Amino acid sequence: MPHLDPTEKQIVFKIVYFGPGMSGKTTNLRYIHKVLTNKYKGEMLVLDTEKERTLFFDFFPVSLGTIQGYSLKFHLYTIPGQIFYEASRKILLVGAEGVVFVADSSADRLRDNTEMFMAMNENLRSQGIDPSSFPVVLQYNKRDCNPRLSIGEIERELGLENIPVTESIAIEGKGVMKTLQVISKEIISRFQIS
Ligand SMILES: Nc1nc2c(ncn2[C@@H]2O[C@H](COP(=O)(O)OP(=O)(O)OP(=O)(O)O)[C@@H](O)[C@H]2O)c(=O)[nH]1
Ligand SMILES: [Mg+2]
Repeated sequence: MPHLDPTEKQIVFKIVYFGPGMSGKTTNLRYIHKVLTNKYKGEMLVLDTEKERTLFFDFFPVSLGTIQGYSLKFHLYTIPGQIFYEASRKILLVGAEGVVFVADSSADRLRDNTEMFMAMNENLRSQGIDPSSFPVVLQYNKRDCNPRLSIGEIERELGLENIPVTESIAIEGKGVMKTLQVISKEIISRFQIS
């Protein structure tokens, strides 16, 4: 459930960018942060390791319209994709309303993508969430790579049906805002103030 703040008249939705190491999660967030006007964005917090890869999370709120007098706010987070940050990944999924699963389209990363997707589902289940009814958008990033996975390969491997899919080249900003739009719609369409 999103966090409702009646004093501020705000509804806060948490969206997590999940996926294997180096798939382009941070690149997505950096691009979104860059193109949003100052009016709509908060500060981006990044914590890098000595190896210059994301250690913890980046987040910023984006205000977008209203629902019944409540303004909507999105908090966007990335998880660290490296294997050894399993604990951080689990914590970061807590309270999430939706996930953008950033897959790496490089042909040799099918297994990394599917393993991380299964780990995500396991994390959701351990929180009592049914992954099949949880909003997830599958973003095939790095569409500029060759050879690359065909659209549909990941879903087929995982037996997923009806998952919204987008294509992107995050380093060029292509498909990044579209993906954010799709996950936003998925989340908001499931939400009503009772
Ligand atoms: N060719 C190509 N490279 C990309 C694309 N998106 C991101 N990259 C590159 O992939 C590398 C990893 O990108 P990040 O955004 O740091 O990946 P990440 O998923 O945040 O990685 P971790 O935080 O380590 O899990 C960087 O060198 C990016 O420039 C893309 O669409 N195409
Ligand atoms: Mg990162």
